[in-house]
Amino acid sequence: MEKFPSDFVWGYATASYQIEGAANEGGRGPSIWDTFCKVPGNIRDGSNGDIATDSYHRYKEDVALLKSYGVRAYRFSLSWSRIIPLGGRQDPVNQEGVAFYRSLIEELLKNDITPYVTLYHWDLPQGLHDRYGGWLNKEEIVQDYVNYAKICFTAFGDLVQNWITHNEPWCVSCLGYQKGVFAPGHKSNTEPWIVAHNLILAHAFTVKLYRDDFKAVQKGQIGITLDFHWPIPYDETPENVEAVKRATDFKLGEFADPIYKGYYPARVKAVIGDRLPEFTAEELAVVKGSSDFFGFNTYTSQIIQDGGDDETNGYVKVGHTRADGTQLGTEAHCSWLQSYPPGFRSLLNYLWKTYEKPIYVTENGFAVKNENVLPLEGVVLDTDRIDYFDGYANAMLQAVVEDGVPVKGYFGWSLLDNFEWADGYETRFGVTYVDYKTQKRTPKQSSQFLKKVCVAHPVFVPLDPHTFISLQW
Ligand code: PNW
Repeated sequence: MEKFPSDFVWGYATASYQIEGAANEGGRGPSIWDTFCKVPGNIRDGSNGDIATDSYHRYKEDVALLKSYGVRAYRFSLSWSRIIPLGGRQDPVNQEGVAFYRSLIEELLKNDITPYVTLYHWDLPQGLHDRYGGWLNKEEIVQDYVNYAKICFTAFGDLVQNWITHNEPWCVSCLGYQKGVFAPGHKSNTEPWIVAHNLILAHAFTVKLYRDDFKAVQKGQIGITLDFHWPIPYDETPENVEAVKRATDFKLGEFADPIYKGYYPARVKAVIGDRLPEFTAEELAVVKGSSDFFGFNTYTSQIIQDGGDDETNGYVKVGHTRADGTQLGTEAHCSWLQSYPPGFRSLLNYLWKTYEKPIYVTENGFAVKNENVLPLEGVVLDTDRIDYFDGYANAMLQAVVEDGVPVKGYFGWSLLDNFEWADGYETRFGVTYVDYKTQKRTPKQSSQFLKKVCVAHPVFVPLDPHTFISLQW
């Protein structure tokens, strides 16, 4: 009979561009996602975040939902271009944007919900991209990012004690600058490595600023959120075992190794050569150790095979089909996601052993297949999502209680159905159903399931890593 520790943090996560809407209100400037969405073909259903879930206007309703779901934490992101519409350190601060986020934070605190604030969840001010190439320009972007962070620490730091610099820098650099499927839609084999490098520097100098000038008074913690899915070798051949190590270094080590250990992974250096920028000794001193915790998002596990031409994944082929033809788990609405709880337990163990930092799971969730139907009589029975959360919560419990991994918190993705980037509104990750015509919110059954997990502290009875006992809810 095992339980999560009583101080374990349960919450939900969202991101500004995916929920706020009000794209042309409140003094907000455009971001690279506004621009990217305008190009036909970039977003599957041709949509954008202009309205999204209208949370700019409905934030009180959203906070009430959080409260009703029994969570005590909320991870959301600030829109840089709502705070500094043109983005740069010489540009004016938009007091209306600052006031909006202060109201949201105050509403959370009034309801006993602790804010976890992400500074950057992909919506770079378009002005900075136009002016000097945005993330490609080290000299400018690092200073502008640090300045933006300083404004946020100053404006909100009396109320916020948990800061996350970037969300998923691999997605920013590789999906945005190599595959071109995310903003700004570049396809290059040099840019992703420059962008990754500059993201790391912007993160590190921001953490330095917080530690030097704010931490003593505000007493908060600050770190970064990476993304990683547990890689499983297709078979035990040396090529496929090595492929797993390469995939790990390219996707995780590229960011985690400099930040937690102080160097780029040798396997990445060997392949990328002089396309991978180098840190100066002075920069490295700031980069190494620049995260108070290990924040990460994870959704699935992957079967890895050597080969293919996908450089940013380390020349591996990624799938969910085992050598014997079976599937890892239940398939989601998006092809990259299948549920596989045992991989989550393995991953938590790996991260703790490798990086030795307390862990926050800053996103985890599931998009049920063809959930795009209006709820019948107000009931959304999202069984696959319930099974997913059941399995993943159990796997996490095993990691915490049986393996001793210090997982401090868990944020379900997501509070609401929302704008799922290149998938538009077709893919729904929320525990709350949103009718995009009326903006009516309907709690799905999964929200009630997770409520039991985090409020009632039910007792789980873990068996072996492949067997999970379902909670009765
Ligand atoms: C994360 N993939 O993105 C993001 O942090 C969220 O904003 C997003 O809504 C959520 O996961 C669900 O997708 C990902 O293609 C985007 O492997 C793409 C992938 C993974 C995560």
